Amino acid sequence: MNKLCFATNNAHKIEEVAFALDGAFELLSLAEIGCTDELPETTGTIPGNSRQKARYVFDHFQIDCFADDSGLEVDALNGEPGVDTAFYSGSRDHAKNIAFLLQKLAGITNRTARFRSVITLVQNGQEYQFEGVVEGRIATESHGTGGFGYDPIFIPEGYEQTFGELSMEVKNGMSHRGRAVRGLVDYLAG
Ligand code: ITT
Repeated sequence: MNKLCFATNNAHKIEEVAFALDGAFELLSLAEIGCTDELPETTGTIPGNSRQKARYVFDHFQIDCFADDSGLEVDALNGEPGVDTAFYSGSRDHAKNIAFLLQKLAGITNRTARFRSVITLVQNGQEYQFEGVVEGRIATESHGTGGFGYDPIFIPEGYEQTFGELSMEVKNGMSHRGRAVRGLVDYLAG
């Protein structure tokens, strides 16, 4: 079976992608390839950071790998937090990030938003990118305990529940990361 390193320090991403792959190929974690480095994310864009993380691992560990960079784009905030999604409130704390975003949207009725994921595969030194987007809206308060990050306040289009309330299977079927992973798997399947 093919093995690919998933260049991420986010355990939730690994869990979701492993579930979505359904055995299509075997995932190696950064720990398994002996990488304990903080991956650089300094380009200022989601596609750029995705490429930067994958390239870093390929260049330092000479192993085929892929990285995901993702973010939430809120229309009423001109696309914020975007590339700054992980640290929006100044920390990685999910509860603080959610509270910060809800505060920014207080009194605003246009709550449309989308999650975007860009996966970069580096295979034999060549780079390939796969993007996935899910449209939705920001709830007025948190609901559900599933998933991670902003899942308790993101309601995907066509649903009344947040990603925090929906199962991983349902989330993966429509999510930004689920879509980007399907692009990756289709590519690898030839
Ligand atoms: P790696 O860079 O190590 O992969 P990270 O958590 O730093 O992990 P990103 O830089 O891509 O990942 O940050 C994306 C942030 O966007 C993430 O930390 C969450 O806050 C949020 N996010 C991304 N996908 C999400 C999802 O499916 N559900 C909820 N929040 C998500």
